[in-house]
Amino acid sequence: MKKTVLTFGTFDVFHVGHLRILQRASELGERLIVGISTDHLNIQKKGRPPVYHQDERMEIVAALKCVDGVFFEESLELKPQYIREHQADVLVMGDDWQGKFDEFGDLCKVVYLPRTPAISTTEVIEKIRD
Ligand code: C2G
Repeated sequence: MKKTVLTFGTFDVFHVGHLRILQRASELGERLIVGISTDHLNIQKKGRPPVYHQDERMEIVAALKCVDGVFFEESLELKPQYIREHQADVLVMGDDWQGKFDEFGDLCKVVYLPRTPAISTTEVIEKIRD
């Protein structure tokens, strides 16, 4: 069985910080699966819909060389189910989520990778807006 890495994110207004975390996550195993937060989940989390529709965000992430599979993340509470369904060996998130998923340590290894500094979707949106 291939060592499977699982990660999650919105990946809205896709930028190099998103690319780098996916590339680094893929190096921790042989198969990288990515849960793309739905538009509905984003409205719950951030109070606004993403710039790009979930189908477009999924299409972009699915096209990356380092990504082997994608699915929609419908709810933050479904993490244990997603870990089991995809038979994940490692759960990877950026360190803005540090400690938040430690409770899943009994299902798989949990790793937080440092974020790429000085870039975020919010900053890109603000830069374009100005
Ligand atoms: N990221 C990064 N460097 C940046 C910006 C983002 O490494 N400069 C990482 C984040 O840490 C995260 C991933 O890219 O691991 C996706 O980031 P977002 O799209 O902002 O994801 P988020 O909305 O936080 O959704 O269940 C978890 C959530 O669905 C994560």
